[in-house]
Amino acid sequence: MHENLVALREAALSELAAAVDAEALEAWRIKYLSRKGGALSEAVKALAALPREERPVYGQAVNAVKAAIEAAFAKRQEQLKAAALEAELSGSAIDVTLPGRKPSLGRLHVTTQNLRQLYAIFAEMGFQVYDAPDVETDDYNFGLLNIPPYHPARDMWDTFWVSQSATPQPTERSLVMRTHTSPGQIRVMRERCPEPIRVILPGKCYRYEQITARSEHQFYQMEGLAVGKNIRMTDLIGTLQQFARRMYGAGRRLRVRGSYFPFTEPSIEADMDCILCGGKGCGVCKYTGWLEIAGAGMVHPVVLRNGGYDPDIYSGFAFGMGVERPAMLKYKINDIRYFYGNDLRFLEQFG
Ligand code: FA5
Repeated sequence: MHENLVALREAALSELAAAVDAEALEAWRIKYLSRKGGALSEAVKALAALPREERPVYGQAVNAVKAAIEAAFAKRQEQLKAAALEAELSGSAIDVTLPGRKPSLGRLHVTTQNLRQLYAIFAEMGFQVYDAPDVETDDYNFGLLNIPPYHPARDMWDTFWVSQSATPQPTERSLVMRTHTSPGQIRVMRERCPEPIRVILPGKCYRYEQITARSEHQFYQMEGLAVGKNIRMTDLIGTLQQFARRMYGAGRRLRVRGSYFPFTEPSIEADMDCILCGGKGCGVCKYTGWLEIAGAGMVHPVVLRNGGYDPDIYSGFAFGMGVERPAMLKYKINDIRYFYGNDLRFLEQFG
């Protein structure tokens, strides 16, 4: 091999071994491998000045040197890359002893928590959850529940009417935001008749009402309905008593008073002894010793018939209770508007 090629190869390889970082490696590449002015290119150019018969041998030798120093360059490049990575990893190791950032977890709304507690208690007594619509026809919300047009009982449930036309008329009164969960009674009866029924019907209700610390224009109710043969008032009272004890503590006492609802006959209001004073009388129970927990009664024969059940064969009980007002008692919340105010200071206190 030509002496100049041997010298070139040796110099290139020893300088390559001495290149310890990317910058030195790049300088080496330009010096030896660059097309313009690189030592190897210059050695190739020298070919032209040689006598014709020497050229093949020289050509082969130059190619061998080129392959050797290119391979050495690729190898050195890999070595330096690996060394740089190693240095970076060991220099910036993660400190696993640092405390992590606390993720901010959401939580269930206090109403949802209460509803779930109600579902669990009634599930133990064999009640399924039945979903009924928020927007009802006038018939389901009133008529089929034994509240015909112009009946004075409609005044108890003044509400919002829903228009289906682009130019709503005040007289248009066929669709309504339900004022109570009771219309679901008719829906479930018509769907299940003549099977026996044991369901709860939770959901939002809407009333055209002045908003105060105790009254919202939207609130939750939970209806209960049992229909079958030989269902009696004592079944209703036993169910409500069991509910009061599971929800508010063993030993809770229940009392019933006569009341009036167009869709139950007879109708009752169920009260339990005050959870704060135990019946002695305090500000929460207005010094009566009792707190109202539900309106209830035996399903009216007209309502049973509207649901498809023959009232001579079947009977049933129904009850309806609020969700926010009992929660207000339980957690001593003094204003119902907090439930819908989206104030985190309130919401974060639950759960
Ligand atoms: C009813 O709505 C009857 N449908 C209940 C019923 C069902 C009786 C089945 C018999 C058989 P009432 O209007 O009393 O009844 O409402 C029931 C509960 O809903 C109340 O006790 C109260 O807890 C809640 N409630 C009523 N109006 C509001 C309001 N504006 N804001 C918050 N809660 C309310």
